[in-house]
Amino acid sequence: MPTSTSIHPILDQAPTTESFRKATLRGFRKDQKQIPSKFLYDDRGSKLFDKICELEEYYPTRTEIGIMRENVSAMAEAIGPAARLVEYGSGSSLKTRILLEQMGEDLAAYVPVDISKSHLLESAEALAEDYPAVPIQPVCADYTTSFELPEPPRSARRTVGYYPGSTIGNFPRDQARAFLEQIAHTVGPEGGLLIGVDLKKDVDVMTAAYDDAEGVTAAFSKNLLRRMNRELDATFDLDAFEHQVLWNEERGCVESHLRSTTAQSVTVADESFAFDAGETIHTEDSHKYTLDGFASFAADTGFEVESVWTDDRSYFSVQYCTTRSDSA
Ligand code: AVI
Repeated sequence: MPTSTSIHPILDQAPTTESFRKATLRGFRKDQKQIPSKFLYDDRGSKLFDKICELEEYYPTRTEIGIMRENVSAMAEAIGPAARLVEYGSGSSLKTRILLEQMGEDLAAYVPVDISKSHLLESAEALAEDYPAVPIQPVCADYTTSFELPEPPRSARRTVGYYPGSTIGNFPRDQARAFLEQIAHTVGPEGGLLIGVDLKKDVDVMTAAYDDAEGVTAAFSKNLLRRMNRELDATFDLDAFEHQVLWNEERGCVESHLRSTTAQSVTVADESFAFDAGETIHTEDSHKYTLDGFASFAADTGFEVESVWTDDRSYFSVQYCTTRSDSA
């Protein structure tokens, strides 16, 4: 039986489809057409992403889970007792289970924040059943914008953000910086952040992770076209675009694009857009870091990297960062 008493009412701050329309039109009017990658995650996109995480080529999920399993007691020790854990973009909270297993009753509250209400409630219910001693306070919001946290039901010694998956890599650098600053502000002085950060490695390994042989990532990427057809009355022919991936050395990221295979014109929300043959829509960046690079990046945002855990091949890292006692 789910212990519904441990789930607090959902705090609903979900965005509207209007934001998708605005962002798409703004992105399509640029010389390099683009759409923010957060719009990849409608219901179908979220399911396809779950499939990506199981692909042979997609090393980050499996590697991060291994790091978590191996080092969770040291992570719990770093976080300390009676913390309030706020997970940004909780999804199905898979990695969180490793933390909850270890910390359980020690937590003042677990606050999953996610843009998808159905995903959020489903996973909150499943977690409440398995960890009845942990108060769960779901928040439905676009965590990249400012949102409110509910009052914790028990007094918390500190607030710790949890941001696994190297999702920080999907932000442009300036937005990643602003986002970490926002987390530093939310967790306040003597707060913490446990974050998954993908590391630079062989270019073929990095690009194959975004261009799998089965075509799941291509379907994930093309789902954006489907979503525009459905939600914005767009007229995309899905067969007239192909998924394209490249490593950008200067920017330190894998870029994903949808490439028009022919010259064509497409309508989106009553506006017409011309595509040359070979022209692309930039759909996603996945930035990769060096350990030193991330440490100095974090330092710019008010965080200091306190501990780093990696795998044998140094493919991925989980890092615990803290704010100073006098931080704003
Ligand atoms: C969620 N994020 C960290 C994934 C990544 O690795 O950039 C999204 C993804 N896109 C294609 N495959 C995975």
